[in-house]
Amino acid sequence: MSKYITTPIYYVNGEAHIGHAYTTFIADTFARYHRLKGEDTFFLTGTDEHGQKIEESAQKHNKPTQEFADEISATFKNLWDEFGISYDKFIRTTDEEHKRGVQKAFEVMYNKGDIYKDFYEGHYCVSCETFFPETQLVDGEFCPDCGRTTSVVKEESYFFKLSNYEEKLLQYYEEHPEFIMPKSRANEVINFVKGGLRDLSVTRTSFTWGVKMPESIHDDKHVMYVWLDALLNYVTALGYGGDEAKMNYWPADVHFVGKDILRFHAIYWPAFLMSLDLPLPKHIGAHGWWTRDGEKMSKSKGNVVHPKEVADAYGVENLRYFMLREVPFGQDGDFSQRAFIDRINSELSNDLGNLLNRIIGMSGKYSNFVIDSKDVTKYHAKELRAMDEILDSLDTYIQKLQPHRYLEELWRVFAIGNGVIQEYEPWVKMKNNQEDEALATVALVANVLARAAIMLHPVMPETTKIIADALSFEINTQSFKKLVQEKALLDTFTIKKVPPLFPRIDEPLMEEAPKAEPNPPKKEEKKVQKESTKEQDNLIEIGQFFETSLKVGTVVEAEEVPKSKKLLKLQVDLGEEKPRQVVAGIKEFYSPADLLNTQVCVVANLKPAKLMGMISEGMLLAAKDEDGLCLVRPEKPKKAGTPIG
Ligand code: ME8
Repeated sequence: MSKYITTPIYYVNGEAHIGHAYTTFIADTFARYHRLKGEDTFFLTGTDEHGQKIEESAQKHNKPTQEFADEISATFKNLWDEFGISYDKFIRTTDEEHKRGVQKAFEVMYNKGDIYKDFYEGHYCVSCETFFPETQLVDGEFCPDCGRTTSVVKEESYFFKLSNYEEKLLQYYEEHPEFIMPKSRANEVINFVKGGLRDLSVTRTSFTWGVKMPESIHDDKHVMYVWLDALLNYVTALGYGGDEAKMNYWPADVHFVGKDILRFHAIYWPAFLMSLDLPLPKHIGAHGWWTRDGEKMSKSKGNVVHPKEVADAYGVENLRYFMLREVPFGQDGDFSQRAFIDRINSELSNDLGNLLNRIIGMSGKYSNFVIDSKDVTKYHAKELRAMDEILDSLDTYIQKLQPHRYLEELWRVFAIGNGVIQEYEPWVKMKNNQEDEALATVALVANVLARAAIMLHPVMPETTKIIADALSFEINTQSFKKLVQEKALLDTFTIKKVPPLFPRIDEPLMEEAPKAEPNPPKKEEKKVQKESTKEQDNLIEIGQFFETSLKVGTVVEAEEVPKSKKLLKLQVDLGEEKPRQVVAGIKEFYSPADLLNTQVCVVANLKPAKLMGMISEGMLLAAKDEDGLCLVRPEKPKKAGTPIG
């Protein structure tokens, strides 16, 4: 049986950060797990190099775009090589075979009638490389995904008939409830599709850094939309449109992606594949978002976690273990050195590292380092059974894409190892002339460690090699079959002394991140932050609440903003020298007459923002649900400027 595992291909507009490393570690772990089981596995990663964002980044760096892409792509590849990532192919979307494959796919979809030419007018977010209809913009201007300013673009474009696939997609989700994992993420995708799919613009004319159109279409003005180009990497890497020898790996078993790009993978990609008459991937595994010390990471805050820096300080395998164990797959996670150090000291050093030290120590004292499993079954059948039951269950956590549960369960095996030493006290047995029993316990623990090391190998490949070496065996498919599946015991061997695997860490090994600013988040960051942290995980102090100044205001003037569907321009008296101008996106729900001489609640200490060229010096409190929006107003009239809180 073959397996195909992928990471997203990363944009070459900046260096790798901890989020990229996370996806890559997970995919690498799964690929290694399947190889360990003897499954023919193909693991793909690479870089996404086209599109306006990359073109602009290269310009900012004063470099030809290809040269810039080459440099950044190499930093990703070098980092993964340094980290021992076991990819089978590192694809670049500027590879000739990839570009040919994309052109071929475009041609197939076009000839099928799924692509047609028209005009597009819309709001484009360069950062997300996505168009948004005006109704989806935040405050008529900002990207609903990343919060950045969008720009209005009108251009001729080819469109993919996404709307044709609405029903087919919904049917597919229903028939394949495991397609989107974790399942909790499926609903947001299903609701999005149920909300109606618009045809997707799949070419651009406003810049040139993209895959050219197929020659058969004769339309050189256009280049391909970067997401069409990028998603197709999963099949062009196997030779789609060229030498298709590796297409036997298709369909992919899992595309690992961050939740930010789930929609592209769970809606657009399956629709493209349906159009190409190719089978759909078995699972899209969407993981959550990492923050640092509870804060969203950003270059401007200077708190981005650089994986190389962490790996240099703490070791790359410790980082792999921490990231996979710390966060339930699919949920948001937080990187803090404290949590990291705690896991290294308690789980890696105490539970695992000590177990090896104790076997070395005891076997050295009792049997000149020789370990013999001959009496293990006689004295420890119960413990063997308990261990094997856990080991047999681990595969289900891989099937369910739950690496954190996999590790949690595996640690119960180490607990068995540590528990028997406590319970059977071999040192007492040695004194009481029960040498056979004492040595059987030591040998049991060696077997526990050996089997657990095999199962830990996909997460910590190098560390587990050291353990296996100390126990005189090699971790590979044969030993997995023999020791884990067939439950054979280790042959008699002489244990090797090795230095402690996980020295305890007392102090953080890297500089702490700069402290968070006390100011409320900027508008640009607001949306993302709201999505990425659950309320109960993000409780604030009362003082933080009072950093927001809320006041009662009286609307003294109100008018419509010409050409805007959403905005009203108000002058609001907050008891200050002169009224404040507030531009509010409430036109669909209130007319100027509804507001004049009424009272509203205003956030009074927001940094002024510009909306359609007009300054807005405050924000109105409002509540919105499916039935629409209503303003929050004082129950009785209050003097303008009265504080709320
Ligand atoms: O989106 N926490 O590339 P990208 C967790 N080229 N994961 C994070 C993260 C964070 N804070 N930040 C980034 C693209 N990621 C496209 C993909 S695929 C056909 C094209 C991870 O460089 C996460 O996996 O912006 C996210 O999906 C990926 O990096 C996006 O990387």
